[in-house]
Amino acid sequence: MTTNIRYKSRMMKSEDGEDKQYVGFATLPNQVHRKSVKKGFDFTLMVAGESGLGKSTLVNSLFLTDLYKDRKLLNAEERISQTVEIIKHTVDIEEKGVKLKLTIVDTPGFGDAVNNNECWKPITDYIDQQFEQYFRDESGLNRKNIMDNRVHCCLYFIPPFGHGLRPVDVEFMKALHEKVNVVPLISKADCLTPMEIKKLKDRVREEIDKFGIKVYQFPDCDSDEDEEFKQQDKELKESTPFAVIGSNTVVEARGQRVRGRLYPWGIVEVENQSHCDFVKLRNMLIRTHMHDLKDVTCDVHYENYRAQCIQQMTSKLTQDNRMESPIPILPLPTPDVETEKLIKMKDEELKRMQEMLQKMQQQMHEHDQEHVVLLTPTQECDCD
Ligand SMILES: Nc1nc2c(ncn2[C@@H]2O[C@H](COP(=O)(O)OP(=O)(O)OP(=O)(O)O)[C@@H](O)[C@H]2O)c(=O)[nH]1
Ligand SMILES: [Mg+2]
Repeated sequence: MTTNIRYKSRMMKSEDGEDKQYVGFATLPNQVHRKSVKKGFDFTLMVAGESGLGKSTLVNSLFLTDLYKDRKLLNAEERISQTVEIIKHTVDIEEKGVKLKLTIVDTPGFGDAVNNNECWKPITDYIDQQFEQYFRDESGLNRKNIMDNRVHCCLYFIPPFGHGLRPVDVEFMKALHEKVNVVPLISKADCLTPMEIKKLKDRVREEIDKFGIKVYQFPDCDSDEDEEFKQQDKELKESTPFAVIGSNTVVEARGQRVRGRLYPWGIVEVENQSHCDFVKLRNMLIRTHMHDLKDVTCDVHYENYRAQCIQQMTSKLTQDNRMESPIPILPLPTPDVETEKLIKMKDEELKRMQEMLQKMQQQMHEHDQEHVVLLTPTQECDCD
């Protein structure tokens, strides 16, 4: 094999006799790029957390207005109403010829009920259902055009009012962290001063570690990346959990129309990096980490689900078929004695039925012949 490659490489000698060691696989990234662009991309983002923390407002601010510049902006009267069921919005976006099918899963917030026990259940069920659907499609006959509705990222909203995570936040994130990439956010950051934000962020980070919550980890930066990229990556990691502000209204600030919130003492701008981490979050989701979020979903979360499913199926089969023998069911090289006996019996039965059928056909044929012989003289008589 090695000799072969060396031989091919030598074949690519340039005119001045220099060995170029070039066979053409350097174009592979281009091929992958072309194919991916043609196929298009998809991404599913979910929002979860207590009611009224601005989930619907933020997803609207994050994508819909930016991606649809011509869209009519909502005015104050047309404000977003409370979300009461899981709602899926899908938008097809195209930018410089690259197509993206973006799905936003907006979930109703918890907190209205007196008992918030298992308030994450509808959300974990939804995530599992998408995995199940994908697992079925993948195991089916037509695996070419599978719709991937798996949730790639879940933004979890933490209230700005407390001193850190509440028990319900811990429980909620723990219920999700093995199933989806959880990105915690401090919501309504305009309610806090910069010092308060810093304090709350430190506290939340500490508690995430303390309670063993596995939130989405940004991958390490490659050492050969340029300095600017490394700096951006560092800032991004230090900004977590992102403190965000959402708004559906456009206000006038410094002679420009910007998305923000107007207060008696001033304007809070959603996209101003010194006011909140909204831009950092959007860049992370769209520009820098979308692919990694999808990879982790596929390689870690979905693989976990798939392994569990297969394990359950195998143990159920073992229970059903081999109560007495605990040997795991694996594809057996030869059918067992019982099955062989059954197949033999069925074969013989089939043979007998075929013979019977043949006999019946023969009898019918003979009967027809007799009938024709009997009929012929009469017909001749009629003709006369
Ligand atoms: N101060 C402030 N208010 C906000 C912010 N984002 C949203 N709001 C307001 O908070 C209220 C609730 O916002 P929603 O987006 O409906 O909240 P939600 O989390 O979707 O609520 P549910 O659908 O009940 O789960 C609205 O009046 C918003 O205008 C924010 O960043 N800061
Ligand atoms: Mg809502």
